[in-house]
Amino acid sequence: MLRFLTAGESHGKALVAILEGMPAGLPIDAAWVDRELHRRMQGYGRGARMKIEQDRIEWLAGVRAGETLGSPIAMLIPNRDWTHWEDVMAAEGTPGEARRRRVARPRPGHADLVGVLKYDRQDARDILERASARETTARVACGAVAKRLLDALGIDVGSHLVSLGGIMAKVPAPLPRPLNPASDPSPVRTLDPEAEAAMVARIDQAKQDGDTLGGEIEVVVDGLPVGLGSHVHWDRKLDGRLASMLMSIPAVKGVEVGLGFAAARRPGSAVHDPITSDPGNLRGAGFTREGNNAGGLEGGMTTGEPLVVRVAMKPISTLMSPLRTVHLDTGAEANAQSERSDVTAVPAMGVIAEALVALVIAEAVLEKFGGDSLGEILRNMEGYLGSLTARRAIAAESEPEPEEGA
Ligand code: EPS
Repeated sequence: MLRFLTAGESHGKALVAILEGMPAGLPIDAAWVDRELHRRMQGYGRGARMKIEQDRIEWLAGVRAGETLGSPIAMLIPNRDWTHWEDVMAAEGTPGEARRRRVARPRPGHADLVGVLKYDRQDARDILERASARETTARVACGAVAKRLLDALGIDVGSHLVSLGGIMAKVPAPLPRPLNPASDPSPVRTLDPEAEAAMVARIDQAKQDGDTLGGEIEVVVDGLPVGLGSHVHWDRKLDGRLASMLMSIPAVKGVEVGLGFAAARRPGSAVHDPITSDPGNLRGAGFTREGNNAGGLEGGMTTGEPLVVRVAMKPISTLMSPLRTVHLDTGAEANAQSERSDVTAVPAMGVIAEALVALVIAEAVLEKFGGDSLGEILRNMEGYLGSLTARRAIAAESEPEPEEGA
């Protein structure tokens, strides 16, 4: 329903993003998308590449006079680094010709080795250029448009970093709302200043050691109406759709919803969130939960509580103190290729995860309130929330019916 495609190699000429399925009449400008691209480029521990790039989109299609048309939205993001890589990456030439910067010593943990075997390539650059997380720029551009739609419906998507290099941040309760104005100013996007200092020091140490670091982020979505997603079929459950999308981010190895893995180690009485009446909670249909261990999802549907998803990223596989590998041509022992790279990109991963969560939620919104224009979606959503409020008002006036076993 809401689909997106990306194309582009890390050191190619440009990245291209196409987003299909957005309604007409959504006000948007390039600055809105560019702001998200800029956020993705931040974070302590990134390499020199982020000083070269100044990611900005050029609209190619789908937007006219500051509004979406309902047609596919196409965006171009030029790579500034292309000027240094033109001869390496040029489309013109002879198949198999020797080029500068061939990669023949595959990095453990990267797509290098399996990629050259599977795609019958002699140069791992043919693989790594696309496996690179540079591609996530295009996803963030699509996610920014999805975020704009959610923003128009009063839904906010934010994130913060909860661990880096094994250092855990203390998470304040309640979380600041909106979240991003509080997390973005931190160089690692954490809400715990003490942990922040320790994380920055850990990154400096890892850089000195030629090592890399992973970590975890948390995405929180506020303002969701109850009932997005569905319990009726596996591929309509929001938990599964979110996990699938988030696990597709390069280097991501785990996704948790709400309490996540910890829920498996507790009895039910210490996991499930008791339901209470809360007539003021309109998007929750007049109900709320004591706590949010469910992370805002029950039965694959939004409960009206904030959606809370955690994402774990392994350390980047390009190490400046390289691991052992073998040479592709001879099979002889070698040190893996070390190229310019990042010590960590966990803070940026939070921004990428926000974009992908926004795309999943926007699709669920379109399924529930489907319309061809923003106005139609707004009317449909208002009608739905109005009917839930009316249902609650009627229920409040009627005597409870005797229930078996109640
Ligand atoms: C990456 C290596 C580095 C990162 C890059 C991902 O790039 P380069 O090899 O040009 O120094 O900076 O990330 C991005 C370019 C980006 O936009 O996020 C890799 O090998 O995956």
